[in-house]
Amino acid sequence: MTLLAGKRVLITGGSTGIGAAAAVEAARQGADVAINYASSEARALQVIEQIEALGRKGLAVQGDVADPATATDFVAKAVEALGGVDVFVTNAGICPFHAFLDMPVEVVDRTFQVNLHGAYYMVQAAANQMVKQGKGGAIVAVSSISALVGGEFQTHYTPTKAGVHSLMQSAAIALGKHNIRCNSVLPGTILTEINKDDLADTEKRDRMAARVPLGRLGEADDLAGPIVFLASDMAKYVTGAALLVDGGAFVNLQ
Ligand code: RM4
Repeated sequence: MTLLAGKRVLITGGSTGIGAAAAVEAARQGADVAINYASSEARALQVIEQIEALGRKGLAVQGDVADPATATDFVAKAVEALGGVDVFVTNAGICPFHAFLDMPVEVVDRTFQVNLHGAYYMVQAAANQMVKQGKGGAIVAVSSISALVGGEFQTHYTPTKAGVHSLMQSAAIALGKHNIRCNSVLPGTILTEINKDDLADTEKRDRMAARVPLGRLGEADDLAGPIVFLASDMAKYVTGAALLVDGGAFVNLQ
C-alpha cells in the first residue's frame, strides 16, 4: 500500500536532512515531489535523482524562503510541472547557535525571517493554491521539541519553532472549511546540517544522546514516516496537532 499515491508533494529545504528524507519517502509512497532549496543545487539534484529512480516526477526550485516572492514562485513552478499541490511540508530552517546577551540583530532577524516568516509565506501560498483546486490538502510544518523547551544558545530560534506550530494551529482553524489539514512534527535532536557544528562538541553530543530514552540521537529518516502519516489520509481527522518525534527526550526528566 502506498500512502501518497497520486499526490503532488512540495517540500521546502528539501536538498538535505529532514526535507530530503521526507521528499524521497513521499516518492516511495507514490507521490510526485517538488523541493525548494536555498543553495545546495548538487544535493537538490541528487534528491531529484532518487525521486525519479522511484518512478516519480521530481522538480528542484532554488529560492530563499525569507523572500515572500519565493513562495509564490515555488508553488507556481510546482503547479506547472506537477499539475497541482496536495501536500505542503514547510521544513526550511536555520539555527545559528549564539549567546543571548550579545546576540547580533542580523542573526535574530535572519533566523526569524527564514524559520517563521518563510514558513508563513510558504503556507499561505500553498493554501491559496489548495483552495483554488477545491480538493482539500495537507500541510505539515517541521516545528521542533524546541517549541516546548528552551536552549541557552537558541533564544532567537526557539520562539520561531513555537511560532511555526502556533501557525499550524491557527491555519488549521482558518483552513478547516476547505478540508485542508495543518499539523506539526516536533523533532528532537536530529543529526543534520543544522547542528553539525554544534554537535561536533562530543561532550555535548554525548550529553544530548544520554537524555534520549531510545538511546540515540535521531536521523533525518526518523521524521519521514511521521511526516508522511500526517500528510496522508491515514490522518484524515487530524488537524492542529503536534507530533513529538524525539525518542522520548521531552518527557525524560529522570
Ligand atoms: C532542534 C533541537 C536540537 C538542535 C537543533 C538545531 O530544534 O533544539 O537539539 O540540535 O534544533
